[in-house]
Amino acid sequence: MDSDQLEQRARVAATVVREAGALALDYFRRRGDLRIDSKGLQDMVSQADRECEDLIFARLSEAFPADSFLGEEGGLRGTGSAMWVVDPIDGTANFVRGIPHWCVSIGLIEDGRALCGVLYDPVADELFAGVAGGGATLNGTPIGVTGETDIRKTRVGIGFSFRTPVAPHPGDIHALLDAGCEYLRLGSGALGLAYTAAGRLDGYFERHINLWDVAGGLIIVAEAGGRLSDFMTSDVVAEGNEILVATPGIYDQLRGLFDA
Ligand code: LIP
Repeated sequence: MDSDQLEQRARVAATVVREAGALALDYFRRRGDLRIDSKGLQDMVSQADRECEDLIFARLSEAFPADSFLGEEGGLRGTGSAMWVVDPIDGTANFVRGIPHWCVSIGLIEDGRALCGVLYDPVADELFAGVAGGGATLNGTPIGVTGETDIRKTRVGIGFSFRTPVAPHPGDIHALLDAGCEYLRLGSGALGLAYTAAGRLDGYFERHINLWDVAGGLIIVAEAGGRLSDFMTSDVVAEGNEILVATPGIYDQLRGLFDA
């Protein structure tokens, strides 16, 4: 697509992510009567996830009927080469427990490339955005990775889910601590990427994550000057993948720690 078509999609995505964020925030504030279902071990979906995804799908398919749509809850709809990839609430485990660390994530992927992305944390009223060749911003202000090169001064986000074996996870934490690196597990992969792009973290690692968790954040990290692992493999839509993002100065060191 040309730059005008991309700009238009980035603008619409920013409006839609705020609208979906407001709906999710309203549910967050009245969680008591929220319907929650299990999708597996420590993996939940709420009525709020479903309704936010339906709202986002309705808005984006109305604005761009030729585009396809992949949602965490509703799956793939349409066949267009430009694909919207949506996680209506990333950090659902936090959301249903009242922990104010979750966001709405919308990414645009075409031919295996992330073209634009928006992540909105309505509790903090923080909108992270990125467009290919257009930079990364937080609430409209440019952001960038830390530029740190000394791993003993870094703090790295790490994620875990029971989609993967347990044993490597304590090993990963051990390796980070052995290297003198601090770590955090906040429960939202999308915000882990956003915080890396904004220089709040020096990197983020998770052994398995789904495309919808990171589709919005990939271009934001890249446009903020971060290095990214080769996440977008040919089967990533169905299988997900491992994700490592970091400020360039420590990327290889982290890679070495997690490959050891
Ligand atoms: C979550 C991710 C998190 C991961 C969880 C889950 P959800 O996404 O943000 O990084 O560890 O297993 O995938 O399910 O809240 O959209």
